[in-house]
Amino acid sequence: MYKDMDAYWMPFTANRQFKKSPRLLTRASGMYYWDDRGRQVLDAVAGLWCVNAGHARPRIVRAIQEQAGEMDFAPPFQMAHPKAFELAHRVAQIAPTGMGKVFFTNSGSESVETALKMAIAYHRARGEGTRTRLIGRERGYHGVNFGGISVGGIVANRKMFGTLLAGVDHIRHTHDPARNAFSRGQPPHGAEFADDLERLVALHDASTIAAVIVEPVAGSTGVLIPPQGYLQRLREICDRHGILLIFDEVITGFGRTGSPFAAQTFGVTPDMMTVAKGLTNGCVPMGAVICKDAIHDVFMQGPEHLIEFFHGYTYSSHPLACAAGLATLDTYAEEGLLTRAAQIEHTFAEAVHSLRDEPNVVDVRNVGLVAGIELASIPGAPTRRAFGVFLDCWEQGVMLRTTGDIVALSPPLIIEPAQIEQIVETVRVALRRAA
Ligand code: PXG
Ligand code: PLP
Repeated sequence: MYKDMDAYWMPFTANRQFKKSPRLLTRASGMYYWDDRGRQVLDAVAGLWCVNAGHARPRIVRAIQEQAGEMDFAPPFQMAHPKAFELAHRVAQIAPTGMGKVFFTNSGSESVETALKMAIAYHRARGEGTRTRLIGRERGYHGVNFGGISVGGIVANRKMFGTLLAGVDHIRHTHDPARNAFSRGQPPHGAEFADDLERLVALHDASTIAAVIVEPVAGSTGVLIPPQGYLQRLREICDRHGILLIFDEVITGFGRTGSPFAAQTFGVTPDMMTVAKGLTNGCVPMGAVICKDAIHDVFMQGPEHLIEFFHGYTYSSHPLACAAGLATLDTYAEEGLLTRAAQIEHTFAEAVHSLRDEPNVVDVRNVGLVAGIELASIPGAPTRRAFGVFLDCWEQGVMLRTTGDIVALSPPLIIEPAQIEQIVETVRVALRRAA
């Protein structure tokens, strides 16, 4: 079926190892993939944290097919098409109150770049052009473009790429297994990690800082859930110093934590949110920045015939993506999926925490329909234990995701209890075999 695997340089993949024993997906429906051997594989990660309504949902498939026939492309600069307005309106309706403006991109990475530029330009437009500094967090993942890796906190994603953006600093991460191991939901200890922002304000002065960007729940670096009171304290410090707070909700957006956005789950409203993935159920690439009306309104000054924000992508608000997005939001609404994680959270938590006494498990943590199972690393061979578990589960018919020595579960929001059990029992077998 694949004659030569040579030309395809795969992203974030051990290319040589993969091509020696490839894992090929050929079909998907609902909770399942099928591979090139015809095996059915249960999807425990919603593709790559994105297929929140499950695969090949008929309404979404139809919408994309119909849109492709009706209008393939429409230029987004000085032109528009109706579904772009409709989708922005629908997204704003489920966003926290006051976050009424939506800027479309094509990925999470592009959403991050867009939000960072918007933050710096916003301060300049309101006459505080000295606020250019951007603050990220250790262990943050904000995509792979230069702004995102600069504010990001993953050394492997940064060290090969030179000097990155100037004027960036980082607050410390919140992972504290010594105090918080095996917490359910928000861990009790660590609100004070937010005070690190005060330290950076003291060092750089607030007048130089434009924005702070954090993931409400860090996904890529192993499901790090915000300690109780942490996000509230970050919000307070930002308010005190006139710093914008950006939540990167690329993974947490669209129901993952039990509300449409993690901002609502945790009761903290940021100034901007970056989203992607679940916006179109992963079916067509699309991302967005959702911002407060007040931020947008600052740009709407000066002569009306001039462009207000010199930024945008050829494929911003692509018709196929908008059609997919609208059908996705319809599917979420019809099936109550944006709050389903809250209903099934208890069942999911019971199941994943039943792994706590299995070999080499050093932490289990969860919120909504996302969980991290942290394993003790094999001495001298970090990542190997978790990758072995990943391969074993794949052979057993469950696809999950690992990062470092952490197993991440983030199944489609349509998952049923029997499928939760299948995932957890498969992981259990793999953990025992790996011991
Ligand atoms: N921000 C966050 C918080 C993300 O999780 C991005 C930005 C970038 O989105 P794009 O669409 O440009 O990939 C992400 C993406 C993993 C994994 O291994 C996670 C992501 C992407 C790839 C792998 O957990 N998240
Ligand atoms: N590079 C060149 C030469 C271009 O002409 C464009 C867009 O017109 C881009 C890059 C940016 O592409 P996109 O708008 O798809 O991000």
